[in-house]
Amino acid sequence: MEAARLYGILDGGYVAEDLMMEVAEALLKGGVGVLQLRAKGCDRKGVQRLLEDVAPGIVPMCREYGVPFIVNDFPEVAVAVGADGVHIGQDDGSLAQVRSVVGDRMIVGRSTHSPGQARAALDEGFDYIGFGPLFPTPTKKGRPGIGLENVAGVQQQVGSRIPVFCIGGIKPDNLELVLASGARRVVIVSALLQADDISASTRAVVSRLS
Ligand code: TZP
Ligand code: MG
Repeated sequence: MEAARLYGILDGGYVAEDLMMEVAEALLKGGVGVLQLRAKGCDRKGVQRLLEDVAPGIVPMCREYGVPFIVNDFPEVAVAVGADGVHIGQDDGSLAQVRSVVGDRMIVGRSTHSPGQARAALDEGFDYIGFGPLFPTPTKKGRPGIGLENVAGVQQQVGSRIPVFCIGGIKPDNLELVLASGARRVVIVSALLQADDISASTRAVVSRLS
């Protein structure tokens, strides 16, 4: 996690199931330092099935590239597929609850939406956080953008201890602005998944981050 500047997400909302492997390979080739598998839907069982079906193909690819593989939302699935980590939101319970499922060695990350939540996640013992959404984004509907004003403070206070990945509406167009506000690491979902050439776009972002 420490080495990662760009966190990629293979998101079932943007990528058809039969293209998942191809897109994962493109993100890895482009140089993402972490790869998460995420599926959203109204039906929890359907989401879990997608994760269970797709993850076993992605795990060996991530190993080959030496990139941690993270499962969104489902600790049980993360264990079952041999993922390196699991990512949970504010409403997904405590770190202790997740640890009781995944054990001590798995990476566990938390979404945070304010400086208070970011510090709380650090104090609780999470391995990394997402901080955002900085800008409103169709990938996370109904959540307001929190802006750039707290990025530097959170990066300083929390980012000196665990990786802080800024997220939400980040694109090649606003990346300089996000970095200038104090961010060191970012998650980019739609701008990479919808790029004409996913590998090339990923590579361009990675080179601007390093
Ligand atoms: N959590 C906060 S914003 C977000 C998530 C999962 C989505 C970010 O996606 P995009 O497409 O890079 O704005
Ligand atoms: Mg969640």
